[in-house]
Amino acid sequence: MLQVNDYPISVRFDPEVGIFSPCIETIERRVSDLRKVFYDHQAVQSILNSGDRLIYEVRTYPFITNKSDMTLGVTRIFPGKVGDEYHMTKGHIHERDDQPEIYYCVYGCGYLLMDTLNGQFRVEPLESGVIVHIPPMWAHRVVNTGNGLLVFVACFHVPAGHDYSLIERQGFTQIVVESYGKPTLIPNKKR
Ligand code: S6P
Ligand code: ZN
Repeated sequence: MLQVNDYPISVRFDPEVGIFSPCIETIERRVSDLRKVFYDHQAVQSILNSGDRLIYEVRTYPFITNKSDMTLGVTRIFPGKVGDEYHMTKGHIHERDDQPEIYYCVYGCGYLLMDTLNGQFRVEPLESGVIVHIPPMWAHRVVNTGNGLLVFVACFHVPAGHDYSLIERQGFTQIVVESYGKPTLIPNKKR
């Protein structure tokens, strides 16, 4: 049960590591959690045969008052690839159709992929200082194409809800792979 607190609260963010504290919950997502999400299932299997490495972590703090429910989330995506596809978040769409979100990229480089249910697709390049508003009903995923951590801060409401099923089934319109040594967006064959 989330604690209600009507008083101001602050947390301290350490930009060196991309971690704030105190935090209420930390979620880790490993290759096994994204086994259906990366397109190259053989590459997934060969990684799993030698260990289940961490792809990203999310730290959250839901600030619950008697009248509001804003959550702070910080995601750290580790660098790397599964096959030729870069490390990325699972991706989701909010369950409620009136729930937007704001992302602030603290450092790293990559892409924010966004899809609607009726086939619109947008890509926003991410680097230190970029802030993106994700409107309601745009599915979202962040891809880390750099050699270091990609860290971003998110703000969203608790009741937004997270639906992963659609993205797990069909992915986004495009995927991001390394081609000739460079991050490249290509059509997703599942679509
Ligand atoms: C929540 C927000 C982020 C993501 C996080 C991990 O609405 O978009 O905090 O939860 O970046 O991504 P995912 O797709 O595994 O939830
Ligand atoms: Zn979200």
